[in-house]
Amino acid sequence: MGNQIKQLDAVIVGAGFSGMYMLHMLREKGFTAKVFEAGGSVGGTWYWNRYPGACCDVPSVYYSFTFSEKLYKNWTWSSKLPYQEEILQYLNYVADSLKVRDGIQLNTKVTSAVYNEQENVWNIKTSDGNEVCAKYFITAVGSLSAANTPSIPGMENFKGETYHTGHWPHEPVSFKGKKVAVIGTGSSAVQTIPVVAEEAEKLTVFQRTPSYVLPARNGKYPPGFVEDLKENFDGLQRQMNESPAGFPVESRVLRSALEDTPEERYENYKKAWEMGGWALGGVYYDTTTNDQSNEYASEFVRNVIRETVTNPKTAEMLCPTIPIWGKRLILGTNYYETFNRDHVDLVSIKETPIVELTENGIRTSDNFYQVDAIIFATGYDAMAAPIMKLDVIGRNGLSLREKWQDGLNVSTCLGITNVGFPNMFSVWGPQSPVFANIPKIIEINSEWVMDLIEYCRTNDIDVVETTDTAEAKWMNHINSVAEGTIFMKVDSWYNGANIDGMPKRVLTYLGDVLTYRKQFDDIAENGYRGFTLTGSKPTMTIREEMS
Ligand code: NA7
Repeated sequence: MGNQIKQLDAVIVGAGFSGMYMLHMLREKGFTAKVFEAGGSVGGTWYWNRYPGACCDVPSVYYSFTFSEKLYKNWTWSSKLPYQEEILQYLNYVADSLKVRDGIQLNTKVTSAVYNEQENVWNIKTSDGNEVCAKYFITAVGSLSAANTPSIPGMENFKGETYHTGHWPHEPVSFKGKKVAVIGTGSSAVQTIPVVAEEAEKLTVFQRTPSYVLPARNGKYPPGFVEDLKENFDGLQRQMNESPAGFPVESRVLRSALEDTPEERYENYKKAWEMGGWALGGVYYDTTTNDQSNEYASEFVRNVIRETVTNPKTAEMLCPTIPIWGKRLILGTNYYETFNRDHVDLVSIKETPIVELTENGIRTSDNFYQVDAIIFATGYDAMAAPIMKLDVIGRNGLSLREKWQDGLNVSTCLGITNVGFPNMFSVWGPQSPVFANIPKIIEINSEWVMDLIEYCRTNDIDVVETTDTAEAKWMNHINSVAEGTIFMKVDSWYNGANIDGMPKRVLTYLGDVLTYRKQFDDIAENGYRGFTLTGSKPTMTIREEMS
């Protein structure tokens, strides 16, 4: 097989935002590269997440690539918050504009990637039985791509249709005249429930933890808004680069909720609620840092739920008891109103857990619900799982899964590299920012990796690997940022405890994008401090630690 194996400069896994941008840049700089994509088309997350109502919660004008003025200006979004269908169209437009399609092999999974230390190459095997080797191995697999389907006794007995929001079929799905169950009440469920309710004969929602759902108030941009942004493209880039979230959000009142009277607080929350989107989260600066402030905002939302949902028992079941913003805030449209419809029911599986699935329904501890279809809106084994699934083996035969103890002990440097895995990079990998506009993070990561690869070429460097000290420093940093925050108090995909049986741990970077970016800049400006760069010439070995 040896000499039949094709040697490339880089192999990239995944053809979403990250994979396509990496491929584009590598080719522009004269490197040979290839993308393997499991899906039947480009799009990544937006290829798979095509459940009814799937929508992004970052405004479309920012949820776009901004590295190219031409690319930006030649696309116009139709609504403030883009729906899945349009994002997928956008990513196809990106693929065509950047002319990257011929570098992407679709319907092909990477089944293993093994680092060969003698040859300094990654040997990559794919599901079509082929093997390719490359100097650089780049994962661009997204952090919310490994679907989590809970194991429920009797699942194999259920004869009806089952779906997972993260792996929605590509053929049309009709719920007309059907009794449908939705399990889960996170972002995906909140988006799909009102849409499925339009069609289903009966909809039963099985809720474990109620969510805070803020009104999305989606719609068209005001006339001239998009044109002005395009006209002032430099200003747009600056705004995004200077924003702690990678896109401008409604500014926070520089005041604590404790400084206002109850009437003032109510007025401020109400204004934000009417404005919609993320506004409520920014009314006071201390909503996530002061328990009392948090409780004021939480209670405001609970009161809206009580006013909106006519059945008082259902309303109380929908009222969250966790602190607001402990999990990612959710934007929804007609979510609470949907529970006023006669054919929509809510079941608290915290009070009456699901005991089993039978041939034709769901049995809880106190009832049986006959259903024709079950939609699992049960989220993802987030951040580390998508990379672990690739079966990556680094230096000395150590697998990433082993190093990360099956996800229990994930450790990276900057979310992008790992000791023991030379010349391997992950774009938006575990321990990257999550309070962020992800396409912006993808640009930051990809451009930095590209610069490093170019630096290696210019300086005859063959092997680039982070150091134990640099990795430990990043781990200390992300742990200290996370410690004591509200985000570590509630089980969620931010901390991995959304998966049954898994403990809370730091899987994401809970700091802001500006601090994150500064770390990258500092490393690059200091000759890639914190990395071991080994060249073919012995003098090229540089060992420095991150200060
Ligand atoms: P989420 O936000 O993780 O929500 C998953 C939902 O599924 C949530 O309500 C969970 O309840 C529920 N869930 C998970 N496991 C179970 C089991 N075993 N039994 C019952 N219910 C369960 O995933 P989404 O897909 O909605 O959104 C993920 C992100 O994608 C979102 O934050 C956006 O950034 C985009 P729980 O709350 O854990 O009690």
